Formats: sequence, structure tokens, C-alpha cells
Amino acid sequence: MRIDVVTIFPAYLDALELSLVGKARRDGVLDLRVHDLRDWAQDRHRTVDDTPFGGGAGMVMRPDVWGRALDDVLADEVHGRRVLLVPTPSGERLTQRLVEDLAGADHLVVACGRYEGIDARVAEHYSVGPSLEVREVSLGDYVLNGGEVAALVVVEAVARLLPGVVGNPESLVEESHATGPQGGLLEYPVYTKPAEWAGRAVPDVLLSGHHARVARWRRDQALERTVRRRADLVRALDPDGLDRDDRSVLARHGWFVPPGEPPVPVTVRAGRPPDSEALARLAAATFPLACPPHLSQADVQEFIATHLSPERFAEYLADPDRYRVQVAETAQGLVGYTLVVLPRTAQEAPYAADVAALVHARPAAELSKIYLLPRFHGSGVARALLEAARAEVADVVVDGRPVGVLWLGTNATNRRAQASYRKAGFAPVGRRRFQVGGSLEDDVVMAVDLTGGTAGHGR
Ligand code: 6GU
Repeated sequence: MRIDVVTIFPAYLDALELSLVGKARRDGVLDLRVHDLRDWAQDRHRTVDDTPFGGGAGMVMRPDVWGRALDDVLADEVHGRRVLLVPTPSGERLTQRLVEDLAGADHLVVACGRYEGIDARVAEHYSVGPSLEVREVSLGDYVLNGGEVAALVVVEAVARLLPGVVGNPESLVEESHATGPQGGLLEYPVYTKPAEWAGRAVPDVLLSGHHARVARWRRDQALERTVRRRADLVRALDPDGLDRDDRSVLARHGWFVPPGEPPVPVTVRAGRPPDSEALARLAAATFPLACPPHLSQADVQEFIATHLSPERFAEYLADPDRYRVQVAETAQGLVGYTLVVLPRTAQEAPYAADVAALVHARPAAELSKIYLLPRFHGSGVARALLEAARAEVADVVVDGRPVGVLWLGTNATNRRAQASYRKAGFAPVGRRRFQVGGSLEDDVVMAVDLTGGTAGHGR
């Protein structure tokens, strides 16, 4: 590959004689030439800039000087793809993807501006015609004094992708921003000897020799880092590249993956009185979806009007001794909620006799509602809501005894709901009749023991 850099500070690029880039040049993999722009100035002072038309602070680089320089550099016949790079803080972001693209070119010319930049006609002039691509690129959202640092960055980032420059091409695969298996994630932390330093031990798993566990740990770390440092990258993750464990790590950090969509941040928190309107709207949208098709619209609407009105939710939210509400919220609003009804006495009997047996006279709380917008079904939000609801009742004491059971009723025809409750540790324990408007429905009653034991639960 041929790279020409044009600058008023050629010495700035001396660093490119060092290390792997220097070796690539000596090996002939990279033909890098650095030019002094002032060689194309025409006055005694070798002037390259002038005052801006339209006024304003600073100086602008003259197009005629740049034109002569670039025409000369481009006059060398180089076959193949040629790209003129103009570093500027107002350019497109230089990303690993762009670097990979540039590494496929045959000739890069980097035009390093200084002062307030290069007369805009230069980029325009060289964009015309098929023989040269012009890319104005920025390193990031901060201001440098000129394009030289960007030229160093581009040359190093591109050169290390050229065949034979980096000794072990494997090391290109796992690093941050690669488009390989870790695609889109920051790199995991790395450790070497000594195994203990300054009182800090290397994580045990890395000394275990267990390859699968090491790989999983690294993946978890990469995900966690990315969540903490680069929400923008999390939002851009391809859901097809995320396995169950990835999703559970993301969920622990408040990111959920609706089927077919990239991760979305969802906050699970206690409901508050101002939520009552939004909860009623959410309930009205989700309750009908859990109803069997034989129920009439009128019965469903009657139930909603009676039990899921803003006024009812206001009552629930105002009475934490009796009701606990958890909500799942995105930037767009509420997407799910749970309502737990706490027992007034340890003896307060759930509907089914079988539940009473399970309860052994322990206080039992009812998970009266857990509803989620369909978009979030299968995203893990239901699980998070359920865990929040369980945590809510965990330290509730009734008649001097901790709540030991969480139970719920769900329509016998709603297999999807039963399957997901089962996954969350609930077991079917009986039946009940449940009134929806004028219709008496068959419900399956399911319960989970909160004192440990059977709750076959993920992490
Ligand atoms: Cl490419 N040039 C200058 N002058 N400042 C920058 C930059 C480039 N990228 C970020 N800041």
C-alpha cells in the first residue's frame, strides 16, 4: 500500500519510523511518504494560509497551494483504488469499519490541515470524477490543532491490518471494535504474571484452565464493560448474536432484548401515585391479550372499568400495606407491571385448597397481575418484574410471620403464561373460578415457595 501524508510539520510523522509501522515500511509492505506542504508555496515566506472570506477568527489554508501539492502527489501513477483523506473535527467519525475499508485501498493521501482548516473548494474539487474518493474524517468530538495526529492514527490503524504487519492475525479478531465473534463489544480485561500484585489477585477463573468457563467469563466482562462505558454500542448490538447467558448479563444491567430487536434499557421500580394513569392505560392494553377468545368484549371491558381504572390503580398505589406495584419503564413509558396483594392475616386463604396445604398457615401473597406489552414478551422483562415482586414481599411480615408463598391465578387457556410462570419457579397447585365481567372463568392456580426449596430459578 502507498500512503502519502502532506503536512506543514513533516517531523510530526517521524514516529511512523518506529515499531510495527516502521518495520512494515522497511519490509516494503507499506510505501509511506511524508511531504512538506510549504514546498508548494510560491512566495519567499512559503505562505500556505490567508484570512477567511466573510471574516472571523484564524486563518484558512489556501486552495492553490494545496492544489499544486495534491496534483503532484497524485501525478504518480498508482493503480487501483485511491482515497484522499482530509482530517477535520467536522468530518465523519473514523471507526474500525472505515479503517477496514481504507485498508482495502491501494493509495491513501492524507491532507493535514492546520489553523481553521483547508479552503472548502479543495475537497470539492478532488471529489469530482471517478478516480479519487474524498473522505473528511474526525477522530472524535474534541478539537486538535491540526490533522497530523489523525494522520498518525490512520496510518497506524490501517497499517496493522495489512497482511504480514501484525505477527499473530488472531489478535486482530478479539480486540475491541473488531467485527469478529466479540463484534460490537469492548474487549475484556486482560491479566498476566504475577498472579498476585499489590494485594490484588487475578480472577480465579483465568487460572482454572477451563476454556469454556474462561470464554464465558471474558464474554460477560466484555458485555459489562460495554454496558457501563458505551451504551451506544449496546443499542447497536445484533440480537441474533446474543445467547441466553448474554441476555441474562444484559438483564442484570437493565438491558432487555425484545425478540428481533437490539437491546433496550428498561428500569424496574416500585410504582408511585403519579403512575396511576399510565398503569391504567397499560392494563387496558394488556389485559385483553391474556383473555381467552370466548370472552366477550363487553365482559373484558367491564373488568377493565371495574378493576383496572386509574382510580383503582390510585388506590393500589396509595395502600402499600395491602398492595405492592412494580413497573417496568422505558424512555417511551411503562411497558409492564405487577400487582401483589398482601395478606391481612396469616390465615387469609387463597382460593384453592391445595394452596392452603402448601402454605402450612404461612402468610401467602397473591401475584394478582403481571402484564407486559407483547413487544417485550420473551425479553426477560417479565422475569425481572417477577423478581422485583418477590423482593417486595421478601421482608413483609404478617401476624409475626414472614410471607412464605407467592401464588397467582391465570386463565386455564393461557398456556404461554403458564409456561413462563413455570420457568420462573411456579408450580400448578390447583384451580379457581375467576369472574371477568359476567363470565366465570377457569383459572389455574400456581404458587412458588419463597423460603427457598423448589423455586427452580435462574440467576
Ligand atoms: Cl481529524 N482534526 C482536528 N484538527 N481536530 C480533531 C480531529 C481532527 N478529530 C478530532 N478532533
